[in-house]
Order: sequence, then structure tokens, then C-alpha cells
Amino acid sequence: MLEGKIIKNISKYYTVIANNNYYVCEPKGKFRQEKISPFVGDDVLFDSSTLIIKEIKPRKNFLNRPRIANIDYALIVTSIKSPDISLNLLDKQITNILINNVRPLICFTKIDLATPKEKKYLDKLVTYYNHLGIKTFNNQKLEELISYLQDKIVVLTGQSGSGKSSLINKIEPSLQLKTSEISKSLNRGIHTTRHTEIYNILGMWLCDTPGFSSLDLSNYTEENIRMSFQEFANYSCEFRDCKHLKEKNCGVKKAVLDGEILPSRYENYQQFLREVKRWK
Ligand SMILES: Nc1nc2c(ncn2[C@@H]2O[C@H](COP(=O)(O)OP(=O)(O)O)[C@@H](O)[C@H]2O)c(=O)[nH]1
Ligand SMILES: [Mg+2]
Ligand SMILES: [Zn+2]
Repeated sequence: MLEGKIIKNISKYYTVIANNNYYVCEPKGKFRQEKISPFVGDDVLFDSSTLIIKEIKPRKNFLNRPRIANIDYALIVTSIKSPDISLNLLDKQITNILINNVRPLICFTKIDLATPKEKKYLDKLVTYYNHLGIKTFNNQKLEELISYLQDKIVVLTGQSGSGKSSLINKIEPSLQLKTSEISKSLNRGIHTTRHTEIYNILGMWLCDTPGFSSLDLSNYTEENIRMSFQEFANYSCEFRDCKHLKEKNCGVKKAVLDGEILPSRYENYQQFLREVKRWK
């Protein structure tokens, strides 16, 4: 038996790296009966002669969208234009990532396509999210990103067409990952990347994933959502269990009016709560 890490998955085949060798394995049949499936990032025990994965080691953390386990950071790749920035999707990803005990980072892309006005707006966002404790980068100055991510396992997430594969190509051009132009009529990306794979480049473990256009929060609780809006904890409300909705003397609502909390953050919070409630 060998121990290794899954770095790639295409249908039922999992590529495991162990002692610098690659093994293309399949999971044992029993996993299927038990409704367990290995994730890219899983540390596994496998039989190197039959190439069957026998055991999945306990996970430090995992995400279901994209599917990945044992990661240090999730880098949310967000384009300013084409596709246009969606603060709703950005906040939703942050919420999803934080609830699953993964640390979010943001990498803004396509700043070259932004108008001066849009760049100003971006500066405001950068300041806000940095203040929140979420480090932000852009794909123009990659040195900063590369030094921050040394020895880390990082999954790239974000909608199709936001520039995930292009970012990895920029760091390691020899990979030549497939990228594609976004659809002009839909202003949306095409699902070019079809599988999840971790690349070991320049001292980082970067995981490219297929994009997605929607993310479902329905498995979470109202409390999960509330905790994921970490800046809200800086304000005090009259009621200790204030949901910051219709309550009187709510510090969060006051902070929104005072311009301390971004209106988009508060709107997204309300929307995510509605999404969670709808299914309860
Ligand atoms: N102008 C501009 N285009 C970019 C940038 N980053 C990526 N692209 C383009 O955006 C399209 C989608 O990129 P891709 O990497 O396939 O996105 P993915 O779906 O997130 O992997 C491609 O045509 C890229 O060339 C950028 O910073 N500026
Ligand atoms: Mg891609
Ligand atoms: Zn409140």
C-alpha cells in the first residue's frame, strides 16, 4: 500500500502522486455503495499493483463547488469586465468558502478592460475587502501572489471566463491550458476547463477547476450566513441575536446607512438569508 495525494480527476480515474510518481487509480467499489467519492486533494492509501484506492484519509476541509479537499486557500478569480463583475457571486463564494473553513483570497482580472471610472470603483472594493481581512491580488502583478502562495495548496474558483486557466498559464506558459473567449452575446464564459487538476508550479500547488455560474446555499443555516459576514460582528445591536433585518437599534443597519458597510454586502446578506429560509 502506498500513500499519496489525488491531483487530478477525469470521470472515474484519479491520478495520485506518491514519491514523485504518478498512478492512475480507480476507487474501490465499496466507496460507491457507501456514497463516498474521492476528491482531488484527498490523501489516500492505494494498492500500487491493482491501482485501487482503498482508503481516504480524514479531510482537513473540503468544498463541494468546486470539488476539492485539503486546501489552504480558495482564490476567487473575479473579472471586472467580460463577464462583468458580480458582487453577488463574489460574496456568495466568500460565504461558501468561509462556512467550509477555507480561507478566501480574491484575484481581480481584466483590469485592462476597465474604464477609469470602473478602476476607481475597483479601488474601493479592494480597500473594503482587504479591510475585511480578505487579501486581494490582480493578474497584472503576479510576483505578490506567487510569494504569498509559496508551498500552499490553492484552488482557483470563479465563474467561467473569469480567467482562471489564463492566470495559471501566465505563471507557467508551458502548461498551455485551454482557454476560450467569452460568448459576446451572453457575456458569459464557456465551460472550457472540464476537469479539476492541481499543478505544482513555482513552489505553489494551484488547482484549476471548471467554472460555475450558480452556487447553492440551501444546505446552510441562517447562523452560517450571519457568521460569514464577518464585518457585521464589529457593530453592536440592541438584541444579542439580532438578524439585522427588522429589529430596532441595529448597529449593522446603522453602519450601512453611515457608509461603513457596503450596501451590496448588506443586500447580499439579506438575499442569502432568504435563500436559506426558502428550503427550511
Ligand atoms: N483582456 C483580458 N482578457 C483576459 C484576462 N484574463 C483572461 N482573459 C481572457 O478571458 C477569456 C477566458 O479566460 P479563461 O482563462 O478561459 O477563463 P476560465 O474559464 O476562468 O478558465 C480568454 O479569452 C482569456 O484570454 C485579462 O486579464 N485581460
Ligand atoms: Mg478554465
Ligand atoms: Zn443588528
